[in-house]
Amino acid sequence: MELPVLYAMRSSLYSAKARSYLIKQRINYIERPPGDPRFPAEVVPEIGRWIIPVLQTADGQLIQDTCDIIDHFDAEMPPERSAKPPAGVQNVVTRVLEMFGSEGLMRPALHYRWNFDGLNMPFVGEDFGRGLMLADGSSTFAFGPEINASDGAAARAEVSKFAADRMRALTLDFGVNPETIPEVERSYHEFLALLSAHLETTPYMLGGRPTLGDFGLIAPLYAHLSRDPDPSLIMKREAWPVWRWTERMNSPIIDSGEYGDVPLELFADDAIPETLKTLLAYIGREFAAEVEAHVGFIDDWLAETGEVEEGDVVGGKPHKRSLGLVTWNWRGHEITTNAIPYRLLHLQRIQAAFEQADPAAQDAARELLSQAGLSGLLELKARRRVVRSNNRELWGAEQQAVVLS
Ligand SMILES: N[C@@H](CCC(=O)N[C@@H](CS)C(=O)NCC(=O)O)C(=O)O
Repeated sequence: MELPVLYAMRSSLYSAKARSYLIKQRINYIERPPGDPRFPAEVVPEIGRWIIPVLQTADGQLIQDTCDIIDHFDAEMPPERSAKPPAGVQNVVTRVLEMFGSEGLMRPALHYRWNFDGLNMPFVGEDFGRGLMLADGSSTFAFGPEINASDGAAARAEVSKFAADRMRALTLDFGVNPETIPEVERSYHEFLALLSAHLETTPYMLGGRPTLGDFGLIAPLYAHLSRDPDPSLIMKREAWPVWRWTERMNSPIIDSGEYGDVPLELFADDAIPETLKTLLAYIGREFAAEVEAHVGFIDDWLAETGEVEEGDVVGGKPHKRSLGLVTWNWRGHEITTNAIPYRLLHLQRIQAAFEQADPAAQDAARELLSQAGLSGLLELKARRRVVRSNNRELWGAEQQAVVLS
């Protein structure tokens, strides 16, 4: 039988989320870099943009987007192996962690990759070169400059530099600049300490096996923060349990021996331990205002544009992810970043999980998130939904907006 293929790069943030899911669920698959000629030939034309990861199923269907890749496989998992807890508080919390991991740690990820060239670049440059081209330099890089280098290493270096220059520019788009850098670092050290304290007591975020929150968090915490040379030293020195979890998240066994015989179950009684409550409060301080500002900006944009219809591609073109620049107050600093409608999909996932819960669990989830300063995640809505169809983000149906005035 054909195996599924994951087009992914070791150095890519979102690739780590899909890869970790496949590994932890022991799904046999082939991983190919986008430098493989089949990526530009078979994948990019159908997806309509250069983006990774992309999963090609055994019967040839293409799935982009880590949430959709996980949903595709998880639909077939028995409940005791699913990444989705049963309806209830944990099912809401794991999606909050998934959203924060996928979208809320871009500042430290980009800062610690792109602002420490001396230690990082020899390694990251090789990673980029070998992911974007086959090792002998023979494949064509279809979406960048014409490469005229004399040998494989020189060709890889050229491609790598082109891609690195594009990614480096993202640091500013995500709010990392000389004024914010000290706070980015303070905030990351605080996060590492809190996550480490939680993982001191449990091998995965919600107990004995990984759930969506683990897969969201591994996105920034693998390629950038545990693998790039400079931040990997920080994590190893300051947060051994976190570093060890990044290893565990890439191991096909449960790999939690140092905790004793932990059952492969989630915390009993839908409980959320104190160490995770403390981490959620950090997420509230770090991320709630960012989400509020995003939803408000996107809602205003929809109101002002007035011409958007259901089914239109978000941003006008599939590769245009941002609607413009949004400014808000982050830990006492004014910060300006891209406003990304994709994030509404995560909010919708959190809100759908909340709606599935019974009234008692809804009360408990509301109380928990409100204590963490995160109750907005259960309520905020722009005047249109975002949906995905044919691997693109589209504007969905109109709805009553809920924004912070
Ligand atoms: N929401 C998407 C995000 C995927 C994404 O942004 N991938 C990055 C690499 S980690 C990418 O391909 N960027 C292409 C580019 O910026 O040109 C997912 O979860 O799969």
